Amino acid sequence: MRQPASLDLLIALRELLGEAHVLTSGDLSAYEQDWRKRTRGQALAVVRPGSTQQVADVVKACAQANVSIVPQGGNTGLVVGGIPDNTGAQVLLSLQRMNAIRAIDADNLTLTAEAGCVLQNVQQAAEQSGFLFPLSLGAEGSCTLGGNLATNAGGTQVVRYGNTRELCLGLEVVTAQGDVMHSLSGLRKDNTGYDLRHLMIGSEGTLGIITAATMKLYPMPAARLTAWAAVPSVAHAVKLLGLAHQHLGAGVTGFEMMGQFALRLVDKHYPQLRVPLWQDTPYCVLLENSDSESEAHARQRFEHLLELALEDGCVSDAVVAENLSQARNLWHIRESITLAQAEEGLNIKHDISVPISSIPRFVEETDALLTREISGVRLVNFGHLGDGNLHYNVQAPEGCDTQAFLRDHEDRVNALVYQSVKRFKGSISAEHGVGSMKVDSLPHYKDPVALALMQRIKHALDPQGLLNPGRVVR
Ligand code: FAD
Ligand code: 2HG
Ligand code: ZN
Repeated sequence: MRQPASLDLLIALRELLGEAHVLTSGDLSAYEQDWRKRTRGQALAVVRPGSTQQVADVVKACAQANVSIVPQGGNTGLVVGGIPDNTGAQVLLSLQRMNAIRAIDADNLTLTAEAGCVLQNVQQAAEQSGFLFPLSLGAEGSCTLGGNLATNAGGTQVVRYGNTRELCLGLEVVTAQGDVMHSLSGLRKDNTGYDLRHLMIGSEGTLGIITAATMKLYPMPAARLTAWAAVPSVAHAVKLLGLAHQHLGAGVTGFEMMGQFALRLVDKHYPQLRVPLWQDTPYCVLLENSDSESEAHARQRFEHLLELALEDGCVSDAVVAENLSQARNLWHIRESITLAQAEEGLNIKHDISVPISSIPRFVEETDALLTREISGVRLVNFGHLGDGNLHYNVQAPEGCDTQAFLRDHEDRVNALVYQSVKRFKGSISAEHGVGSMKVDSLPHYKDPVALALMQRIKHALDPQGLLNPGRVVR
């Protein structure tokens, strides 16, 4: 039964947005269930404002009714941060209708877009104007710019261009009071006090609702080449990264590592992708070299690097994509690991980072701990080695009931992995965020003073606790 106060709120929301954009019935699973289908919540209503003013009006109405709000973009988040809880009392605020590219300023090298713009559409708008918007991730066909900012998403080009944070020059944000902060300046220099933009980025909808952003653009490289290399060990992959930095400099725009079992899953579930070189090597590396001169120049430098790496022994075999379609296929293999893992069954994800120099020992020691703990456990280890970020995922032993596996092992596996991360001075969330999945682990792994400051900031900006409560900090 809905409480009378919620009924008043629903009437107010319908007046503000129109019947069609306040959803309370029908199949709402696209909004209420997380991407991995591990959690399902229930919203009081799903609201779909079409403008910044409407977002502000919705926030004001919810604040008056003391009803909390969960902002949502493409709902591709992996830490259960963008769906409602199961009380049926929260408003799910979808930004999807706010999807306009507002402006491209070629001389300033900036693009301003609304938060609900799908990342791929932002990339395409940049490309149509002759520029590169470098943020790139497997979910780019459905995740949104607002979600990318709210999670400070990483992806596969961070090694050269940085996280979403590094790409953002300005934000428009609706505060917890329903005021609008207009800071879409596009300035590269502005030291007029606290940088609230950086407070909002990565705050996962707990401090404000991002409605638009001004992002950096880059010149389109003259050539982008992709190579796939077999490496004898993680330590050799790290050595190859060092060689790539040394010989390609800023040309290194992608450096991904994939363990054999991760590739075995892609081969099993998507055989049409024809994964190269995976059978005889424990790890493969996907490298991308971008060049501002020409394809011939890029190829010559890339082949020189790979020859050195073969001589040195840090690469045992390698292929360089001959054309765009081969390069796309290699990237498609890499981006398909998450889907192949999902096909294989429920699993435990760890999105961790440690200093790049510690990665070989982290993997060796943590692999040993887990294989000792759970007989037959299957480790799906892959990720953004160039950023020190691994998706160190854990799949149930073959034939095991996955629900039972999660019930019996998830907490212990998380503790083992996170303690290992702590020993190596790493982070338990490198790029996916905290959401509700890691909110209770955070106090064990985050500096206590930093966490207390985060709680005070949350309280100062959102004293009613209306914005995405229970996520990031309690
Ligand atoms: P949602 O899932 O809708 O929301 C995520 C969080 O942001 C929630 O806490 C939500 O409340 C908040 N939020 C959303 N929009 C706003 C807004 N406008 N204002 C305030 N808060 C908001 N992530 C990476 O970092 N790197 C990867 O390589 C990567 N690859 C992925 C591959 C696959 C196949 C999948 C499914 C996910 C991947 N992700 C990756 C995770 C996910 O795509 C990112 O976290 C993405 O940034 C989420 O965007 P979204 O629009 O889907 O956000
Ligand atoms: C990736 O890098 C994503 O592909 C998803 O961050 C990672 O599935 C995962 O664990
Ligand atoms: Zn990732």
